[in-house]
Amino acid sequence: MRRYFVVTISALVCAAVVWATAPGTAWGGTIKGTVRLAGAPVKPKKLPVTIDQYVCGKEKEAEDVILSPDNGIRYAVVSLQTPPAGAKWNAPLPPAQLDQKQCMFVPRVVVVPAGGTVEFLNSDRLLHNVKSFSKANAPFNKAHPKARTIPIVFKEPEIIRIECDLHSWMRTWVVVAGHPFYAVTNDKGEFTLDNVPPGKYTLQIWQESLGTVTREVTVGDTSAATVTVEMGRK
Ligand SMILES: [Cu+2]
Repeated sequence: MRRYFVVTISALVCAAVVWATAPGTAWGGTIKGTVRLAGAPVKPKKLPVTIDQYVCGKEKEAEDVILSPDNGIRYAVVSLQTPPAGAKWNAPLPPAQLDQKQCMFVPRVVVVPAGGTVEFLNSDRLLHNVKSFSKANAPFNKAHPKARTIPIVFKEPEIIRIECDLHSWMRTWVVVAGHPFYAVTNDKGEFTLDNVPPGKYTLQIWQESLGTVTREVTVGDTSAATVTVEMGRK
């Protein structure tokens, strides 16, 4: 029986979310890679803070593209376009958490399985608001007082932008995954998809400002398939 589990590493330490099969299955393949920005590095943009400066500060990083010194892209979402047959989660997964700290959503991207829950937190001592721009899932728009946890269930696979109406610079993304083979790149732009059955796959790489690119990859029985994916500004 195929079994899956989830490993979620805190985005503050390493923004990697990897779903994989449990050890002991026959699926031993691995896809490792790096997602990079093509061309010259871009300077991070700052956004002005216009209200609530006593908590929020005077300006914020835009975070629309977060790069390492050598152009690795953080928070790119890498997935198998078509998962292997039978890929599913066997056990319910713990809720993902999405906090609001000093008037920024943390992390910038969170992945949750279809049917899973995101707990929206508010660590700030002021009122926020969470507004979804979902289509396949029911949209919501909720006031979010400090210290309250708002759990939201996401049923349908979709990439959803979330904003705060009160603070125009606040933005985050909920990626609702239809299968377990998803990873989010870390601060160097690196990702790993573990326990992939041997075969040919199309990797799909999405980033909020750079769009979606695909890459063909072949997974063998033993060695890891390694890919470097470049994304460019449209
Ligand atoms: Cu806010």
